[in-house]
Amino acid sequence: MDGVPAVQQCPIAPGKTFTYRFRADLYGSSWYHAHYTIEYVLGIVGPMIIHGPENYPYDVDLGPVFIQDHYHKGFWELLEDVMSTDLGTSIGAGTSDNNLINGKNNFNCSSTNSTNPCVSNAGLSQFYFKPGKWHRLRLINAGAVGLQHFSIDGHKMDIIATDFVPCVRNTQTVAPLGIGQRMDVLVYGSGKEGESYWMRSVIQQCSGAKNPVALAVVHYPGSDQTLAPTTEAWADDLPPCQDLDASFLVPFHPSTPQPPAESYTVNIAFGPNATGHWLWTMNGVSFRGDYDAPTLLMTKAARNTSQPYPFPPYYNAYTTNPANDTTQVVMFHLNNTVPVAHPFHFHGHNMYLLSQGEGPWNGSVTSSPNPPRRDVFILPPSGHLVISYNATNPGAWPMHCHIAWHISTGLFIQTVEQTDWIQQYMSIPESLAQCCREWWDYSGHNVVSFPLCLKF
Ligand SMILES: [Cu+2]
Repeated sequence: MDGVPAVQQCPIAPGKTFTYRFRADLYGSSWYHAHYTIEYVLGIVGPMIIHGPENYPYDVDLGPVFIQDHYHKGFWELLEDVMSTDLGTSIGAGTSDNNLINGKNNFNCSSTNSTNPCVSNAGLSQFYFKPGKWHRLRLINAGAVGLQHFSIDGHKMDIIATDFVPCVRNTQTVAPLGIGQRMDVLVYGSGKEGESYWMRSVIQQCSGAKNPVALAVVHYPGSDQTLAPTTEAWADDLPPCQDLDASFLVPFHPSTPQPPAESYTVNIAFGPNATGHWLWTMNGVSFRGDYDAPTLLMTKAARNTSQPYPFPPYYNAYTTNPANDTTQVVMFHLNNTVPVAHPFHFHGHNMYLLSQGEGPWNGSVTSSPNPPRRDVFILPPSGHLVISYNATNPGAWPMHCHIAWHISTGLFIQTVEQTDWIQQYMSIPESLAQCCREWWDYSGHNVVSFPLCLKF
């Protein structure tokens, strides 16, 4: 489990604590964040680095470069706008006020009518390069909506990892990052003492943004920190709102996807429901979480039945049990009927990229014996994304668009992987039952049947 309320656990009630212990069997650059409504957009979020083997040498680890679109509205204000029955208000909620690199960028507070605290020209993040040295930067798009193009004036970047997957080193001038995506890059200190350069991240046109350009400064020793750099941006000829071409995302450790034992097609659509709220649907169903009855715990509570739990349709649960097949591989074909890009994230797995592009899928998959693997791929506007994965991680795992407003409005399914194993072998700590009891106390919901069987 990785802490998603309604899927693997009850939410942590106000004033209570919950401790996560996990085996760090993947390594690289990532981030932690709340998965409860839109809390991460309002600040329950941070970088997380897991150190591991290094495939390419470098001299200086500059740590996370945390990139976030930023909103001056408050929690309820944003959420009410997102959930508005007025389509313009709902879409407009996704227009960010600012764009941040490691939490900073200058801003003119008079340009917002928000009454929340605001300090104009609060300053820029500063990075310090050494001439002749290689620097590792860990780019993380932890924003709400904005798909970003990151670059450093005058410096190329060698990509060495995408999400948790080390890749074969390749050189780029611009790094595209959808929400949730990470890239580790090595940058050579080609500047001279006394120089400074702009670092930039630009929100792309598929995402609404009042101030799309985030700036930070790269200094070399002896630079005058009172002067702004005078450097120019690289020409950006990458298509907006798409992943880097697959030819640049070759995993360092090769792995060939086996044919799938199970395949699912999921159609994505957008429209008003009976109350006039604009919701995303996946195969006609808009996800709604039941915080009182998390999927994993309900599956476990039904142990000894050897049957999937009969979840109601709004759980959007796909039971995948390929354990007895020739391969333990599951394939998902996401078909986007709407001209909006979605960075799709799958918890608990690295996905193989089989096909990705605009328009409907023609049924063919990559012939590459080592296709890109990562845990977020961008589903193109009115396009398709076909992925597969080794279903060897028993649990309940969300597969969702990582745009915060789209999650809130239902663009979310979950897989229940290896029901039998969960029911027979998975040990669930008492702390999860305690967390639910605290949540039920807080929420005041009278859950009658579930607590009786919630003894793992
Ligand atoms: Cu989306």
